[in-house]
Formats: sequence, structure tokens, C-alpha cells
Amino acid sequence: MKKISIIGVPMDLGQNRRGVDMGPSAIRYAGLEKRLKSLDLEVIDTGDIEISRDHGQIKKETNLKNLNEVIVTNDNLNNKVSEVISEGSFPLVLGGDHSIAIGTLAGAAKHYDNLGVIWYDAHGDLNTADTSPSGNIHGMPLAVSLGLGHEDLVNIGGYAPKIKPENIVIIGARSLDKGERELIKEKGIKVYTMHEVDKLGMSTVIKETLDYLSKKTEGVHLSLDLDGLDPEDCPGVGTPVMGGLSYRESHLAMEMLSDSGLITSAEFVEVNPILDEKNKTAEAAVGLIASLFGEKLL
Ligand code: B3U
Ligand code: MN
Ligand code: MN
Repeated sequence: MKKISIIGVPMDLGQNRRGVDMGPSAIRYAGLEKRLKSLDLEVIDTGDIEISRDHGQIKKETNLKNLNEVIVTNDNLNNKVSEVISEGSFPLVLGGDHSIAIGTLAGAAKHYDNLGVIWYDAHGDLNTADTSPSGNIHGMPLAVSLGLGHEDLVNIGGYAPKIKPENIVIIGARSLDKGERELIKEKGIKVYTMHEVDKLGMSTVIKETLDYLSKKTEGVHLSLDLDGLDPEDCPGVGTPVMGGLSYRESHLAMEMLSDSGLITSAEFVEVNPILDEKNKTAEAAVGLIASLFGEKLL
């Protein structure tokens, strides 16, 4: 029986709007464990990892906000994710802001020769301290995992880089900063912006994504930022961007990923219950997670 380990990361320090630290609670409250258990899976909720509140040695040479806390928290997460994979379980990480992908990928990537990554997001999260308009680390985790950015972030887990540019697919992008666009071109990263999703349809996008990744990767991590979805469906996120992916097409994406059997770890991030409407975004997350693990309509 497939074993899943839920790991909560109640951290909101990678961005400005408080409340996303309550994301794991909101997703649990929306019935995650019960829904997964009904799918004949062995589900263990490992609880929450420890979040650093250590403002002690602020690194003054940088504009990165809460850098120490983000480093320590991601280091804890790296250890937990790696431990779960070593035990033969599937790590399902609940955020928290998207800076936690640094720790998830650090913990996962060392278990594979080539880890693929599907980055489902309105944003590229490819900024570095030099290109970031905000200093928010949640806009940087994909760059960090490529080995670009502050060295203490890049070296979390004791190795770098975690992933290769040719093993990444970004889906749903519609808000990319200038430096991110340049990096995408320079590294040849595959991106399905909303333009391509509209033109091709989600079914083709996922089919092409799986073709592209399956040939050259051993495992695939899904990093799903709920702001990839349209704010109509998922209002409870810190940086909503109009014109996003619908709940329906996201569902289709999760079902196709489930059928592929290629996904080896996943995280669902940026649920902010303070900004949500009656836990709608957390419920959407639970629906998507259930589909990712094989829930069928009929
Ligand atoms: N690209 C901008 C905005 C942003 C990134 N990720 C989110 N927002 N959620 C930045 O601050 O790096
Ligand atoms: Mn993101
Ligand atoms: Mn985003």
C-alpha cells in the first residue's frame, strides 16, 4: 500500500503578508487526512516541523527578509523530507509560503540522479537578491534550487545545485519579473505561460510535460502554489494574479499526473486562511491533493 507522510510547514517569513503560516491547519481542517484515507492509502500526519524565530544573527549584508529564519526552517524541512523518503514514504508538504520549496527540494533531490520539477505557479520564483523587486524569499526558491542566489540558501542540505534547468517545467506563469525572464531564456527553462495553456489546453500541456520529463528524470516533484489558480477559485493567497488556471483544469492536471505514476513528492503552498473566503482555497487544495493520489469521479 502506498504510504504518504504529511509534513506541515507553518511558516510565513518568506513574504510580507502574515497568515500563510496557518495554511497547514486550514488544509488539515478541510479534511485532508480523511479524504486520503478513503483512497486506500496509508497516511501518516507527521505534524509540523519546527519554525525558526531566530532573529539573533541577522545577516546585514543582504536585502533578503528573515534570511536566518528561512535558512534554519528549510534546514529542518530538508532533514524531515529526506527521512520520509528514506523510509519509503511519499512526502506531502503543506505550506507555508513558497520559500519552503528550498528545503523540500534539498531533502528530495539527493535521492535521485535527476529530479524533475513541475512548478505550478503564477510566478517563476526565479529571482535572486539582485533581481528581486521585494526581497521576499518566496520569489526565489526555484533559482536557489538551481544554485543561484545567497550561498547560505543555495547550500541548504550541504550540496548544490539540487536540480538542472532542463528538468524543470513551469505551468501557469503570468507574472514574471525582468530578471526572471532573462534567466528563463538564458537557461532554456520550459515554461507554459497562460498563453500556451490557453492555446494548447491543459491536457496537451500535461502530456507534453510528462513526455519531456519522463525520459530524463528518475523522480518528479510537484510544487503547487495555489496562486497558480485563478483568484476566483482560490482567493486565499498572498499575491493573487488575475487570469489564472481554473480549478477544473487543475483537477485534470492532477488526475493526469496521478495516472502517470511519475510524481514522487509534492508540496501545496501559499494557502492564507486570513485572506480566504470560508476556507475555499484550502478546500481546493484538498480536492487537488485527492486527485493527485488517485481519487476518481466515477
Ligand atoms: N516576483 C515577485 C512577486 C512574487 C513572487 N512570488 C510570489 N509573488 N508569490 C517577487 O517578489 O519576487
Ligand atoms: Mn510560488
Ligand atoms: Mn506564486
